[in-house]
Amino acid sequence: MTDTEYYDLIRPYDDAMKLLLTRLEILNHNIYKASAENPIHTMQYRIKSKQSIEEKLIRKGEEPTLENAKDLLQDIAGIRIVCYFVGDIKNLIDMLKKQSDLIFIRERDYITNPKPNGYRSHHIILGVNVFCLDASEYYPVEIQLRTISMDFWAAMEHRISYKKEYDNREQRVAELLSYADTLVDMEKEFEKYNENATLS
Ligand code: 0O2
Repeated sequence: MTDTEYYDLIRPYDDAMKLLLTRLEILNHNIYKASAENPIHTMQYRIKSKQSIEEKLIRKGEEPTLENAKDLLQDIAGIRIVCYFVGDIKNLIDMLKKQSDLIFIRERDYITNPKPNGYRSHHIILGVNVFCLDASEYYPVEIQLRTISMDFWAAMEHRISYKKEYDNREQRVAELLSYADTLVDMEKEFEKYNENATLS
């Protein structure tokens, strides 16, 4: 994929991501009508780099071409939402699924069913309609929703273990899993302070 092809590829994904970020800002301010609190702690977003797109296609056994990127990758645009409570994640997902102009494509609920290594997050892929001069097309945006403690664990695990080769892997993986369990217990304690457990 040439640099020009890459920039042509990502432009509509970038537009789709910006449209969704604005929608999320609005939901964040309006979701808890009866409360002064908002569900979102922080949001991050990124467009996958050219190198990352090519590496992912090669890992999937595919040619790293423009067409394959468009056909096979649904995380070219990505938003990570860090919430205070697990309940906030559920409420936000319910609201997102009710947005009639967004298409629900797929979700992976690693909070209900954590990965064997302890990874937790709720991933949802939504299609966002991007209008050009004489046409419109839906582009996928991957949203990863996590609590602060899930984000802490995932960031550390990404840094020290995810897709990495190192000695004593078994031991580190077991330690990371036990930290994940500790964080789940702590998170449950904090949940009792959640005043917006059900949507108000
Ligand atoms: P990176 O380095 O974050 O960009 P897919 O091909 O996307 O349909 P995939 O990749 O299995 O299938 O999708 P999944 O399970 O929804 O995971 C996508 C992303 O979630 C990953 O992106 C990571 O960002 C994150 N993730 C998934 N599993 C783990 C994990 O065990 N630990 C950590 N720290 N993050 C995880 P990438 O592209 O794999 O990697």
